[in-house]
Amino acid sequence: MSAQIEALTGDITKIAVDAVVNAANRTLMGGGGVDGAIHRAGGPAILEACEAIRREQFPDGLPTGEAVATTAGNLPARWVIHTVGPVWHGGGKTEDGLLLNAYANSYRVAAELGAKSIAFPAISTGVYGFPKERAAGIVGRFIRETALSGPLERVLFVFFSAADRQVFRDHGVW
Ligand code: AR6
Repeated sequence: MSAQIEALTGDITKIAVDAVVNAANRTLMGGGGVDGAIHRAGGPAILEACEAIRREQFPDGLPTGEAVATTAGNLPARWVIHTVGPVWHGGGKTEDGLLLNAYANSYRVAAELGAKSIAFPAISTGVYGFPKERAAGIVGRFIRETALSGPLERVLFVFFSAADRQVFRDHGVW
C-alpha cells in the first residue's frame, strides 16, 4: 500500500494528525517560528515534557538531525515530534544529510509510537536559512525513500504560504 502524501498551506498548529513535527532547536526550550507557535498553542505541558527530556536523556541538548516525542498538550494532535534541522552554512557542511535525518528520524519516532498520520513544516527554511529549493529536493528524497512505503498512512507537508508550497511542488515529487 502506498501512503497518501499531501501538501497544504496553513498553520501547522491547527492540523489534526497523530503527530506534528516541530522545527525546534537543540535546547528544546522553545523559540520563534513553528516552535513558538507550537508552544503557544499547545500550552505549558509541552515545555514541561521537553524539560524532562533534557534532564533525563539529552542534558547537552538534542543533536541536529535527531528527534524526540512529547505530548501535544492542547494541540489537535496526539504527539509533537521535536527535531533540530541544520543551520545553513553554505551547503558544504553536511547540511543536506542532516536535513534528511531530521525528516527521517521524526518519521521513525512517529512510527514507533504507532502514529498513522504526521504533519511536517518546512524544517530549517525559516530562521535557519536553508534555501527552500534545495530543501524541497531533500523532501522529495525523503518522500521517495521513506514516506511512500509506510507504515504511516498520511504524510502532510504544511507550508506557511502558497508561494512556499509552490516551490516545494516544483521541486518535490507530488
Ligand atoms: N505553520 C507552518 N509553517 C510555519 C509556521 C506555522 N505556524 N510558522 C513558521 N512556518 P522556522 P527553522 C514556516 O523558523 O528554520 C525557532 O526559533 C516558516 O515560514 O520555524 O528550522 C526554533 O526555536 C519556514 O518556512 O524553523 C529554532 O531556533 C518554516 O516554517 C529555529 O527557529 C520553518 O521556519 C529553527 O529554524
